[in-house]
Amino acid sequence: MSKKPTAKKTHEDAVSTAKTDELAQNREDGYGQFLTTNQGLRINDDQNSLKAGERGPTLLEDFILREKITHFDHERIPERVVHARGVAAHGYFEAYGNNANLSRADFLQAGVQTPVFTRFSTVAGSRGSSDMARDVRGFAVKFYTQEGVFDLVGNNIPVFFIQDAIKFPDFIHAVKPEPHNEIPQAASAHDTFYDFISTNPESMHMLLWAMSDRALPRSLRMMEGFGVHTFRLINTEGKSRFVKFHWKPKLGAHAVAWEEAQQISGKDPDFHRRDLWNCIEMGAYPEWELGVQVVEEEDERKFDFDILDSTKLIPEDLVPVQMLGKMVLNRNVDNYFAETEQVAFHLGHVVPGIDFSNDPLLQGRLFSYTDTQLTRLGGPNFHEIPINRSIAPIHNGQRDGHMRQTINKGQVAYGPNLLNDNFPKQAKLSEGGFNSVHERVEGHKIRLRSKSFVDHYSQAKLFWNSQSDAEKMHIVKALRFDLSHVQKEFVRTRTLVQLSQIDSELVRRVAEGLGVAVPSAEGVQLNLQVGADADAASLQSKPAAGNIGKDSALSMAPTAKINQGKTSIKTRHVAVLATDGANVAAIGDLMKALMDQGAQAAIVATHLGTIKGSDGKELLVDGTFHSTASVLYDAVYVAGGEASVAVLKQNADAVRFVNEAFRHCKPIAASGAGIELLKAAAYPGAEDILNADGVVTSLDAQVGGLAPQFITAIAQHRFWGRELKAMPA
Ligand code: HDD
Repeated sequence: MSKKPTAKKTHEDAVSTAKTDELAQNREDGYGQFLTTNQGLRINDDQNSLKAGERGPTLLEDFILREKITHFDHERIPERVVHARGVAAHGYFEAYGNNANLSRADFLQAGVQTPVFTRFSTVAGSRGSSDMARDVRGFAVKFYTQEGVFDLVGNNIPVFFIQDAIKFPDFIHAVKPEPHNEIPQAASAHDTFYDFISTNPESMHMLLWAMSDRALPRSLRMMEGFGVHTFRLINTEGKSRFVKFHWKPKLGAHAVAWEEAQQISGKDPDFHRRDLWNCIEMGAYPEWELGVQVVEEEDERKFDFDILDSTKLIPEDLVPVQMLGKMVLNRNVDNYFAETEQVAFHLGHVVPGIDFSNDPLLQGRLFSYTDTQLTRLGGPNFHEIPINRSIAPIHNGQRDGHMRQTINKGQVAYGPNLLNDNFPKQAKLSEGGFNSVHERVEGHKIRLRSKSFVDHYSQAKLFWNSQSDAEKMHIVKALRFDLSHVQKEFVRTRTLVQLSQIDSELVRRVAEGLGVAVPSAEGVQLNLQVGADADAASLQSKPAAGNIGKDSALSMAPTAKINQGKTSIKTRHVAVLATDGANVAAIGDLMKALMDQGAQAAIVATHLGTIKGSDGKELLVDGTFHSTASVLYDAVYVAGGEASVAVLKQNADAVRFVNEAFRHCKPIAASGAGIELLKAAAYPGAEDILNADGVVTSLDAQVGGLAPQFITAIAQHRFWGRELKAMPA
């Protein structure tokens, strides 16, 4: 058989982990092979079914046709009930030193490298929806440790909408498309969502996060991750401590503008998955540090919120995050369905040294994740699917079920037994056995929310207070957008009443955009949705106090803590606008300067092929004003060259390209005649484009002095202050 032409060196060659090697036995590559049936029979004709005569009916005998069509008929499985749209990649986690004191988990010990598979997702949209929906992002990491699989199934937002898992189906039914007409797709801007939100004040904290820039990440590589619940870490001495898990992205945390997100959904619904895929293919591997906030058991009740309540976070200014190790994603999947779609996460996949808290949301999740796989993946053997297989050996008495792969030998499938010398045997703690934390628990069976869960507004206010002016404006605009799509006035009004409990400025600004006065909270019940016989009055949440202060970890403004010291422009996309007659030499210099810093530059012109420079030199064009758009780039450079700029100024798409980049607060550079295109792109009410923050120009057609300034501007990501001046909310 012939050999594959230039076998592409994949990252798989460079990156081998225990899991990658283990997956190899399931890989298939038909290159150079004969076409066969699923039974290995070589097929002679796959283009024509077996018929009775040239023009006659197809024969039932045609087992080749039947096998092919039958498999096709059954190749879809149910999408995830939530987090249906996702993308994943392989990589590794490497622990730093000094974690032994916190946890006995092997994968957290100094220098240990553990293969991981990480899936990012949106929550509400279906599998074919857009990456850029305003939504929470799932951040689920499967660690294939030597002691079994550990799954950290978190989000990019540290709190949740509800406190008790029993409300999850209600919440999801409210946020998903409405059941009568299945509208809207992947959006919170509709009546049922706000009907739920406004009658469940515990949702108000997360509502603000979901309306903030956190819900519009520029890249999955540029967002934080959170385990959300309080977990426990337990060390070899059996000492247990409460922890909150955090993922901190090496590239900082950045967002796009809401208008931009909506446009990206049309121009490239795969924006995030493409970005992740391409960066891994290029070798620009995304990295996060894993950290924990640690709370000693004796300090469990020292906060003015309950650490078992998932609608609350522990401010990092109170308890800083200590780093345990780093995760690098360095290999794309070979097959989306086999890996990304079939991966099954579960909070209950833990290893010795990690345990749960009594958070009622966490406790309910412990049931849901295995249960859902039974429908989604078709039975109880989903742990045998290659992507889910543990690299630690599996021995137990579980047998049979749909699609069982393991061939369990022997007569015995129970324990204790004498026939097999009592194997497989239970492992002592010293032999790596898992043992639930020895927590003393006693109480009455009771269906009631703890009073310690009742304050719903203080942390919402803390979040609001901690945002920069631009971020506050984004929240206000997002709420105006969403509530403008709500049809029922009383749902809007009730939501405003809820917002009024958080902050008077917030509600005033939102109400202003809706063209209504701030409604009075008088007479409106703001309490939890309590059980029928519960004492509602005792569960009434109070409006947030005035002096809650701020937490430095909650903002993701360019100057915020999460972005401090992150000056790299690696993997940023820069559009270079030019056409025939451009100053090609200057373009070359600028592109080199950007690429030396790890950014990517693409020439966008009026036509594909090449552009001819003023000096006769040619440059290959990457995209046209029709095929691409400014929303797909982080920054724009308008090249000099009289003839080129004269054409671009007359081209509405080129003008709009710069206009949008400016509106979306992106860094913009122009040299020589290129400055004229900037002037043409100014919009009514905007500040002087040439003197705006993040706009760098040089009258000189050469780019020598311009490049370093432009690079500094790109590192800042966005200049949101422009919006505050031009389009205040
Ligand atoms: Fe969940 C999927 C994260 C609450 C029930 N959840 C799912 C995924 C993530 C989260 C990232 C996608 C995993 C993947 O990529 O396959 N979920 C969270 C977080 C929560 C949360 C951070 C709150 C802190 N979830 C939650 C509750 C329940 C569920 C309270 C049910 C009681 N979640 C599910 C599920 C899913 C799921 C139905 C759908 C697909 C799956 O599990 O495998 O079981």
